[in-house]
Amino acid sequence: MALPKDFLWGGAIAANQAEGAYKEDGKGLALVDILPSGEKRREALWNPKVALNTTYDHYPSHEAIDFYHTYKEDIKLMAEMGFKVFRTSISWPRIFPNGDEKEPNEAGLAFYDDLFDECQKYGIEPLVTLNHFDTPLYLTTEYGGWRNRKLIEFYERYAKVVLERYKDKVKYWLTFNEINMLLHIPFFGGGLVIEEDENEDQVKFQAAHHQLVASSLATKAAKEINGENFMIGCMLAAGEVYPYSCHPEDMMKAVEENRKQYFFIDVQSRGEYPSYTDRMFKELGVEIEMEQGDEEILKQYPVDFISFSYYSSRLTSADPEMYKGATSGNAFKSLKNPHLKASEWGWQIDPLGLRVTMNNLYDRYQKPLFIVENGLGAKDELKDGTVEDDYRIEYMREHLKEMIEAVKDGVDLLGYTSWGCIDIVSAGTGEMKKRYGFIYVDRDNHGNGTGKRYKKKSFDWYKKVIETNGEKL
Ligand code: P53
Repeated sequence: MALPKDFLWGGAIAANQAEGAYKEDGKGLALVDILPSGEKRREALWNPKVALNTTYDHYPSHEAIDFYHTYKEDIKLMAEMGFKVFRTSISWPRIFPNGDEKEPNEAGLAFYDDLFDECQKYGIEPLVTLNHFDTPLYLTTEYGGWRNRKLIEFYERYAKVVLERYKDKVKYWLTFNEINMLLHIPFFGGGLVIEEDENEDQVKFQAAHHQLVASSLATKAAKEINGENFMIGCMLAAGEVYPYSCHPEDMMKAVEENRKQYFFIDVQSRGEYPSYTDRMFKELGVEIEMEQGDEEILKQYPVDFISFSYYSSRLTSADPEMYKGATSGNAFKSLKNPHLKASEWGWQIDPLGLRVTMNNLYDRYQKPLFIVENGLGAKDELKDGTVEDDYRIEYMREHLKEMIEAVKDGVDLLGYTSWGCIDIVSAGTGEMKKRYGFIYVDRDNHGNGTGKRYKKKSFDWYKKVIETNGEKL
């Protein structure tokens, strides 16, 4: 058997894409709560000033799939598939509605008590992200988001409260979802609104420094509260960057592009800024402002494990001509790889790239890995109470095969949680019709539908995969 007996099989969602109930029980607004869906979302994500000044007719996060009220029946379905782990996030503005309060909101805390109890009932281990694209909106409008050092203190307070509160219910924690997303969608990652006359890289890397310190302070708090009983992880939007050709200049470009992603994890895992940052920052015109003690905190409190999302590999070239008109469709600037097919949303599909990525991450850090997102966003058709999603089964089968190969290569892997195990709102487009789940949710892009849950064909398939610990794919 390739995988260890206690391998953590499961699925993942995030509070802001599932819970809805956006104002219930004292919750404050999260930054995603002002984002629309479809084409307008694209504009709003890259130019958040527009979103801050526009009233839209539909906000997908406000109701999402109403998980806030349906979590019991949803967790039950996950238990039926045999989940050992369930990844979700705590909504920061449920606990601190504006983000800068001194005292937490008890009603918000009580909700997660109930949610984690429900998991425990079925022996499902929660894997909890502290911050998944939903920093309190007030921290952006009032403080400028993560560019402001004050956010470290607010985040630390929030982290301490939840770590203490759920110490007997949650073992696995992730400090920031896709921390490198800060460089690609700075509003999501850092609540940042960048002015035209600013050096964008300066703002982003300064915000990154604040998050890295905050991540270490959360790890420190975790160790003080619950010692080795907690496992704290970082989280990378991963996907190896390939060189377009064997031209040495393409290869060097790929090294540099990879470092821009690894940078965050290099700090979180090794506890210090890597040697290449001096030159990288100089070339970008970036100067990081640090306070005394920052470097010690980073050094003393690295993460215990490395978690990551994997949807695709990426492709780069040193030749600017190559970029004219031929990029692929997600947040990462990538050339189209002629050897790969793509999803309906233009995300390239590269199962072997998962093995490549896992091997490189493990070689680099020598810490256990955890795949916390992977899956296919596709249009599903509900027919006779189910969805024949063979395309999704195919996607997952190919990725799981390569995951197992990587484990045979010697990679230490804690578990696998597929993304959007139940259909939720898409982060990038705000659509409901971009579905990832084993469980279909009857809701459309406009928020219409019964909200009823249906098992897709992949539901039984995944159940078998878990039952056989990946032997039967
Ligand atoms: P959606 C872009 C590229 C890679 C990962 O994305 C990304 C994004 C953001 O769109 O985000 C992660 O829903 C993220 C999840 C998100 C998932 O990928 O746009 O952690 O919140 O839902 C899939 O298809």
